[in-house]
Amino acid sequence: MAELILHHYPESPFSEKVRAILGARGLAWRSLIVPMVMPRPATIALTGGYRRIPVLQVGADVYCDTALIAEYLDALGSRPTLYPAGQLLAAQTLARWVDTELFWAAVTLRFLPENMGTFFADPGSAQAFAEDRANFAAGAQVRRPPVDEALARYARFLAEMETQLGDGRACLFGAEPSIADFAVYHMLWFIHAGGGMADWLSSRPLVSAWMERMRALAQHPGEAISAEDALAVARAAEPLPVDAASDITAIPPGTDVHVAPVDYGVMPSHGTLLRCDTRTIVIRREHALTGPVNVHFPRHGFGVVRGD
Ligand SMILES: N[C@@H](CCC(=O)N[C@@H](CS)C(=O)NCC(=O)O)C(=O)O
Repeated sequence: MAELILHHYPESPFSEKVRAILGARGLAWRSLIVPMVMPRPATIALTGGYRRIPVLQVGADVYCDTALIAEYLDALGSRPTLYPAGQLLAAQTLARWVDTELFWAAVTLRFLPENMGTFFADPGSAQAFAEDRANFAAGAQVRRPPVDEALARYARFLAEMETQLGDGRACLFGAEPSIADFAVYHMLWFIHAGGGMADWLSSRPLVSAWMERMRALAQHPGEAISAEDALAVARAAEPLPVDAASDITAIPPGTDVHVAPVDYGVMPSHGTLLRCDTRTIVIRREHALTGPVNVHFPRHGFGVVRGD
């Protein structure tokens, strides 16, 4: 198998979810640090337009969105599955809620002046970030809650989590971490990275201890790779074969399509549809910098439309 190349940046919470899963599963990985703001020419050449971070590149296959990246990594490495059959609905539903509803509360909390810490190195980077995220927000269909609502949502969540851990379990749904643990971990990591809300954790001993166990799993740095080398890896590889199929009658395999998130960061990727089923959407695209690549998206949370 080709090396795992994560396109990410240190401050990105969704990247922290994947870094933690890579660590927990003992997987070697290569780290391609992208800037916190656009442009990201190598990553965009690979995805064809999708700009959210992180992205996992494996040879000439590119996996977008941590929901799909986590499924991909679940098949690799050493620990039990992240998707235990007996808790599947609970774990997946919690992970999806955390990645959306709790995430937007977390954004409100992380950018409170007293919780910002050193997120921005200087006023210039704050300005560049604001301009970039204004572009990123174009066409978004999400609601970022005001502070009082975000605080209440988070307080209630932590109280319920403290209760759930009260029977001595190590992880949210048993002895081993599931996808829900990694989703909750990266959200708490993000909220508490600035240090301004430390007492929210210290007053919840079971959540604090769980957080330390999860943080320990995440300490597994990747080996740096440059954007040029990552592109060379794509050019030297062949995309993996895909069984052509589509569950949308009007959009059969071979159709020119756009694929985009349905909620925010809706910049589409353009390519030829290879597969669309209840789990994934896969397109084939080509760029002078990458050669032919297959770009994979989860079906949940993404839309596919004809490109012509
Ligand atoms: N559902 C997506 C969310 C990804 C996401 O929102 N990523 C943030 C960074 S943590 C992002 O892309 N922000 C804009 C940017 O970095 O350009 C996933 O699970 O990967």
